[in-house]
Amino acid sequence: MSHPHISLTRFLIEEQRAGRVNAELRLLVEVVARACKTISIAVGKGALGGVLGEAGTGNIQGEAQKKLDVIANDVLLEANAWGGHLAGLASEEMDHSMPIPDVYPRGNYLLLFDPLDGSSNIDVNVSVGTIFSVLRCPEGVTTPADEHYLQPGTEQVAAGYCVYGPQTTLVLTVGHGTHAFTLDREVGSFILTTRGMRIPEETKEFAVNASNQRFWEAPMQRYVGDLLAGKDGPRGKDFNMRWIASMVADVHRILTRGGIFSYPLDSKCAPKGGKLRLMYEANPMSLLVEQAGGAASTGRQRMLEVQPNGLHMRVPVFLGSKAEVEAAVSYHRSHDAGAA
Ligand code: P6P
Repeated sequence: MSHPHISLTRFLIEEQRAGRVNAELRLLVEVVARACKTISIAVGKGALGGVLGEAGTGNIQGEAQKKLDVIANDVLLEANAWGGHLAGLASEEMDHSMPIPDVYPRGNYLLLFDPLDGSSNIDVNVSVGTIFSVLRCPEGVTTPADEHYLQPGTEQVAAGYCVYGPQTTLVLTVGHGTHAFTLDREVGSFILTTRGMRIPEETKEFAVNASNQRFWEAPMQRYVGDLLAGKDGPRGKDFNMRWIASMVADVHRILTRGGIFSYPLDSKCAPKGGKLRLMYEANPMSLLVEQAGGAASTGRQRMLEVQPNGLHMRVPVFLGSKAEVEAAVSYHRSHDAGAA
């Protein structure tokens, strides 16, 4: 079906005309989208571009960086430095946040991103993506430091991801619905292909790394055990399982056809608070999911209400179809009540 070719630029101008974004935030989203196009080209070259494999460096997460992690991070830093829309930015790949250099004007927003999430999948040609979150720089702060980013997810003014898969698709919210834009590679424009994504409330599909099963907390063991019991078990229906190990790809599937994504606490990651990072993975994905009618939780608290205690804070994650997230939370709530 042909689309009436509403470009991202036109969509954002119409959002601005409707008073849902201002000129500075519109510019910010356009700049990030343009950077994602550059990253998409680099990812797409693969071995031909000499961009696969390790960079030979590590990040604060204790992870070995891929060459494309560093490339994607540099693309986003360069693209956002000079536009005057940001006061500062923070990245999974950088130990601390970075104020916009003094040589450039500073704006009112803070940008946080995971420049290339799921990068362990690059060398095997599985979809990866860029995740970003936008916060306001606190009033009166001209040189933002890490503590100025530590705002709950409800404070996000925009969030999105770009998935580099068979299509390059930007999924975006500015607080009024979640919308998908597919890259027209011939023209080089993102074209609106889904206005107002909606996640089905119920689902029969769950996403989890089941190899961690023996390390999970009791409520998670029981929750997944009941899913696997299928129609003969307490849930009364059979479930399917998917795990791409690329959050952007798993979440895109859930936004498109429903499901529940979970990366719960396990005895390996519990000492760090979880596996996935709150500020530039869980929070932006949770805003997109809630704006599409879904739910997002740590298993014990609404994700967007978590008060960050650090730029790279990790959390357990349950997000997707609202009724299924509520079911998963109920297992944790009844376990905790029993424990109490
Ligand atoms: P595991 C990728 O490294 C990532 O941060 C997410 O994109 C993904 O959902 C998760 O980790 C995969 O973790 O333990 O299954 O490799």
